[in-house]
Amino acid sequence: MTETPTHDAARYDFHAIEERWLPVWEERQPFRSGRPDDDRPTKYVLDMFPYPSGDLHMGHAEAYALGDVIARHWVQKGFNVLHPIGWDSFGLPAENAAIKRGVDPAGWTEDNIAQQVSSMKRYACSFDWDRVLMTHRPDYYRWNQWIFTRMFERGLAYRKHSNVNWCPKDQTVLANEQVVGGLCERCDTPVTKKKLNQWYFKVTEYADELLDGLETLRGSWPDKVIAMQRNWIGRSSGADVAFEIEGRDEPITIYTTRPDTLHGATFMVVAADSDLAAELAEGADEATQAEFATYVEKVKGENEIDRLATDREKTGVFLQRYGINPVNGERLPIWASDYVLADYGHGAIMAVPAHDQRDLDFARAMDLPVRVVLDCTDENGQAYGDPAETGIAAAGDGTLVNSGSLNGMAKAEAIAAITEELSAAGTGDAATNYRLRDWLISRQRYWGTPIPIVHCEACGEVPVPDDQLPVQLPAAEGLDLKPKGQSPLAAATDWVNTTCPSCGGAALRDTDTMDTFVDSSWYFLRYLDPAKSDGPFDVLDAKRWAPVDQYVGGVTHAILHLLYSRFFTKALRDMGMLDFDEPFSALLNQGMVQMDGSAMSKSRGNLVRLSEQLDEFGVDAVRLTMAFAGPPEDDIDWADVSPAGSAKFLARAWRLARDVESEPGVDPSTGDQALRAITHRTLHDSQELVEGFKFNVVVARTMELVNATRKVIDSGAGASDPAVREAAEVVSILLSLFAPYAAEDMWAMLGHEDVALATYPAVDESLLVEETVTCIVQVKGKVRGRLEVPPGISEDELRELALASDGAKRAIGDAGIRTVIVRAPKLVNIVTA
Ligand code: ANZ
Ligand code: ZN
Repeated sequence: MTETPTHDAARYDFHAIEERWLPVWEERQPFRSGRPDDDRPTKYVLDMFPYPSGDLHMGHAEAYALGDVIARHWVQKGFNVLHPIGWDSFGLPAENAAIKRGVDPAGWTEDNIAQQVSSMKRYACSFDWDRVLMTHRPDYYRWNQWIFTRMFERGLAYRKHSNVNWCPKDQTVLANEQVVGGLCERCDTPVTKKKLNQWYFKVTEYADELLDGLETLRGSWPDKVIAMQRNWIGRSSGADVAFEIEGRDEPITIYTTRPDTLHGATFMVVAADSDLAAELAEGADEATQAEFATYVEKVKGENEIDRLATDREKTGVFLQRYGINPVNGERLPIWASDYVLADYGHGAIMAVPAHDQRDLDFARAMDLPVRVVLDCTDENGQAYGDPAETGIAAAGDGTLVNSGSLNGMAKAEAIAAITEELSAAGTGDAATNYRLRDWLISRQRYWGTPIPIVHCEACGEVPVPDDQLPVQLPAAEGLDLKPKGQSPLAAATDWVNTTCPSCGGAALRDTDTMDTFVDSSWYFLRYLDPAKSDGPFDVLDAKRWAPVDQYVGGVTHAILHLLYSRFFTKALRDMGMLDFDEPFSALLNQGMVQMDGSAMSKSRGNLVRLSEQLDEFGVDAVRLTMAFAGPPEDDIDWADVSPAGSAKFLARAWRLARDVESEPGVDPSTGDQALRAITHRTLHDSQELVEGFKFNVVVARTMELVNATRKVIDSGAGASDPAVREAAEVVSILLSLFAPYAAEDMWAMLGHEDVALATYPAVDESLLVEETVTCIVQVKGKVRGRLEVPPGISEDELRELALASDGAKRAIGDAGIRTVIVRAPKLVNIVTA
């Protein structure tokens, strides 16, 4: 152990303090969490790992400051905290940088990681530096391949030929999740469709569980994230109904959520880009066939979101074919259109224009009939007009009309009745559908995990045996990494040509790489033993540490990353490797750091550089500012906060420790009782406040404690009062969550070592008796009453109490109230009209 450095106690100098403690922590590594003799209870606190695209920025600084408050808190509560860090180091940015500058993606990546490591250490993140992982290293991606192979064996990884999302700029396929508003998530290029043979993970196998599992997270995950996942999975229930088609042997099955409206169907629509549409079009006249062919070409360039939009002009081609409505034998014309998707339900619908907006828009555009079959009212109880006239579909609830045996029934009743009827007649059945699709994981890019499959003419798709993993990426040197629609790996012929692990014959390696979301789907398990060489993780380690108790990261990952991690967890559980269902027991989404009301960017010219902030105000002040700015979920505008103010406060706190005159271990019970009450109240409340993520309030309360302590030093028994020492020690322990350098320096001045490992002192309950303060109630500036209220009372509560007080009521009389000014807890001023 290194000796505690001596210091210049005269004034607060954050540069000197940082220089003093950084090497000490580097040597002592206080946050090593795997010591075998450690019998403290465990806690797993995880920050989303960064992409090494450059040095740390303000967004990282916020995320890691907040995650660190939580991790350090649990250490101070006496837990053995696992708080690891690693790098999500495969992916397009490294590859694009490599293409642009002609450098090796591996070298570029490693350099950036080294830079980030040094910045994180300076930033005093409480990471366990013995557990670092990097996903681009073969000792990590080997296990991606291993897990892929296990998935393959279970039918959870498979290859299929299908229409996929294609980014024309990046020249690679994208998962549905990577298409945002019809654009490529990475480069904002409109995404098109392309027919390709691709690898998938069968996420849909777990669709129900992924949906139902969300309920177990309610209260521990943000509601917004739960709602986003729920919508993404998009479970809906209704019925499959078979429609006979004139001149076709097989009926067409459609999916509908509204079988009750079957009598209102006036036409049918098939997805223009489906095989079904192509087949039906073959029976049409030549002009129609030509029109259809042109239309399909156009549709192929369109994205899903636009296609489903209600406010869009409806287009389509009449295929000159007819279907028969199974409930009334009516002939329904069949159209091809883009507003029906090929890969949802059955790619075909019955159109009920009176009750479905898109169908109505289509009917009005193509002059097709509209028939009301539900007498219904909207959510305000208003009756709808005639949809054909108003253009507004009657989508509400109501009573069935024009529907034969269903007449007079309510919607829900009719759905049940007709479903039963259809199923008795053999023309339909209840059905469930999901918006969720299987996860397309193959990418035609270089910088990723090679898919561990060998294609053999005799044996087909053969997984590379475990003892031959990892399949290492061939060196980038000599390969053209530019996107060109085919994986750059295909050009590494020495690498591609191999022998079949099964028959020994000549065979070819799969040249695609995995989506990098595969890497991040299980990394939290690899931290448990990042050097493990005989498996991805140890089952017993997972029992001990996982699931993650607290996950901290950006809401940008609300869908993709969290959904995939949840899928991996369930799949690994079913492989017998995990004994829990959900990877992240609790989730905190921090907001973003902005500048002058908008996201920071170089092009906007409002970029705030973290390194400059750290140089100017110090690490502690920046960290404290992040925590003090407001609730962690809210965005921070750097123009509205004051790192200089934070630095001033830290100096003030630091001087308390400098001024303490009593000895360590002195009995505080003889000290100033009022100060002790504040100290213990702060100590008590802060722990609950941290656990409720009210970090800003903890900072505010610590500021109050600092002020109260200063007052006692400047008066009364002064700096030798043992209550002053007690308060200063509590201040440094609380501050170590936010400002570890200042806290460590204070702790040393107070005669101790390693503030981060100092557990919270026991709260003296007898000092917690609730004090009250007197609140003055004024009406139009005149004192009309006094209230005894708890000091922590909220503004809203206090406003209500004041308005309800007798004195105020009397003074207000019949006059209206113009404004109520509340200065909790001491003053309420009511201004009457
Ligand atoms: C008739 C009907 C009447 C419908 C009505 C709705 C309201 P969700 O909830 O998203 O599952 N649909 C079915 N397959 C489709 C496809 N491949 N592309 C586009 N739309 C499709 O939506 C199911 C409803 O969306 C289905 O119920 C169908 O229209 C349409 F008053 O059938 B409905
Ligand atoms: Zn073979």
